[in-house]
Amino acid sequence: MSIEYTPWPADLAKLYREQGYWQDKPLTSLLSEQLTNNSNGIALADGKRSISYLQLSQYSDNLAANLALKGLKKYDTALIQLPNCIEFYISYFALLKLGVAPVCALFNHKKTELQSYCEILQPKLIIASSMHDLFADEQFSNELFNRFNCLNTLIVDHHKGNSELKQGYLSAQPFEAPPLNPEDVAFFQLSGGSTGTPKLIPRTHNDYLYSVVASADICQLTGETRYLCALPAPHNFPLSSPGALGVFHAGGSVVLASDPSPTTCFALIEHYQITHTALVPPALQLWLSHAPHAAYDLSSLQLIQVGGAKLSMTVAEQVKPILDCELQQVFGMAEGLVNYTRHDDDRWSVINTQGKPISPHDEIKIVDEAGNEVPPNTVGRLLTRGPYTFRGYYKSPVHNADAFDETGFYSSGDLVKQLPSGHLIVEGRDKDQINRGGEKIAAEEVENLLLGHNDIAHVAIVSMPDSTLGEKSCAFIVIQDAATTKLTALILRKYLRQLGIADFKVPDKFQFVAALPLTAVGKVDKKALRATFEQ
Ligand code: AMP
Ligand code: DBH
Repeated sequence: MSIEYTPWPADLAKLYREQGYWQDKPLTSLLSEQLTNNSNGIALADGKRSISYLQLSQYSDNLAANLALKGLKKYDTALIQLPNCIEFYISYFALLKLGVAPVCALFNHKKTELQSYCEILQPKLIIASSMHDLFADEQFSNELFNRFNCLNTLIVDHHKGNSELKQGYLSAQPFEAPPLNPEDVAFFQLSGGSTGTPKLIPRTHNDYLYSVVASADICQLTGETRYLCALPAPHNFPLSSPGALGVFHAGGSVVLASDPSPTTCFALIEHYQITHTALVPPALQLWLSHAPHAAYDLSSLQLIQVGGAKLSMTVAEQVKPILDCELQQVFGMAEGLVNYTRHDDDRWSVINTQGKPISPHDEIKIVDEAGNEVPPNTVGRLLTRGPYTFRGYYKSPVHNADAFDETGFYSSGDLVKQLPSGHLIVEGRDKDQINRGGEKIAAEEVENLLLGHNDIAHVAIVSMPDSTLGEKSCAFIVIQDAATTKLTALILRKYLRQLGIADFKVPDKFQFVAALPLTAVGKVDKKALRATFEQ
């Protein structure tokens, strides 16, 4: 049985094919197409090693064949959690070739996140790294293996040369590729979320390939492109906008950085003569402050893309003078819609807007509180549908009923305005989420965990302004029996860490209050809580 997802209606699917957006090719074709003329080109380098397109193709074939021998088959699912390393792409392509749909967790995800993904997907395979605390010994991987009746767990040991994963991709094995249906789910993308439990986004071969190929065109990638992947590799931005997949499509090279700090990245830029990269705003700010006295030559840089969170105009203005390269703003979402400022945009638009959609058939509606469309230059809620915007979270009918309108438009929770030129400006948010420098926190997810603490009666988590990250998170806590109980930020941080959630989700600040403010209808008034941070 194929993996379920909400399909596009037949009339739109027909239109997307007629327009040539959906090519009815598997996502893996962007790799196989490089084998004709570019098999010796360098596909990937990570500072120590590099591999050619031929190697990437053969290694992923070998791994796919070896996993098939273990019993993995088309329409199974898998969990991958790897740092930025060559093995991430080998594993990703191996699974796609097999027709196994992975979810690729971020490396900073911990027990809570990984367990949720496993519960949703019931994966047959776990690929992880011993560099991660949870996989330093076998306890957690065995737990998952037994609980989900997995067929295999492959833990990469980056220190020892020899791991089961490495054997799996190095030992040649004839691979009989199963036929792939481009309408099928290729893999699951992660949503930043705004609900109590994480949501997975099914992405099909057709829709994702289109977003990648069109993005590579917009960003003018070529065989000469050397792209530094400094953000977490599975994130939608460095994977597909145009990201590593876009670079593979163009036949360029992807260089992997372990993190986006100037210390790590500047040496790689000089060494590999990096031309393109993608950053979140706080990383860009660090680059801008370090570049003027950096000991490295950064002059190969042609384009820095910035997205994930709103870039301030004053920071945007510094890119050209300090780094002597172009800036591109990118406003995207793992659910689909991606906007770019364009090469030939005037400077004002590049500095002040978050770009315009990839596709002429990305439909944008901006509506007021009553759901009526607003005129240009007016702020409203963003709704969208199109050839690469999903139609439903995986197995989430209740949430989907809220997230989509009756005509299939997805409500992203962003407050935006559209200029007559089509460019969007992100003005704010209408979703229960904190955007901590590009890392998204679903308030309800962390609130639920805190409510599990016996001494907490009520909790509300909201954003507070931060000069570096844009936003940080603050938890307002009402103690159950304040007269006799002592709770501190330290105790609650420790509590959350013991449960095992990504560090960035642990509130930056805890504020103990007697009661939470309520709105007229009795809901927690988060606006009032956020207002306490305004001067
Ligand atoms: P996710 O759902 O985790 O993929 O996160 C997507 C969200 O990130 C969007 O809906 C926006 O709220 C936010 N976002 C992404 N890029 C930008 C940007 N350039 N400016 C402002 N917000 C952004
Ligand atoms: O924040 C995002 O999710 C994002 C930002 C830029 C994204 O998914 C993308 C580009 O594709």
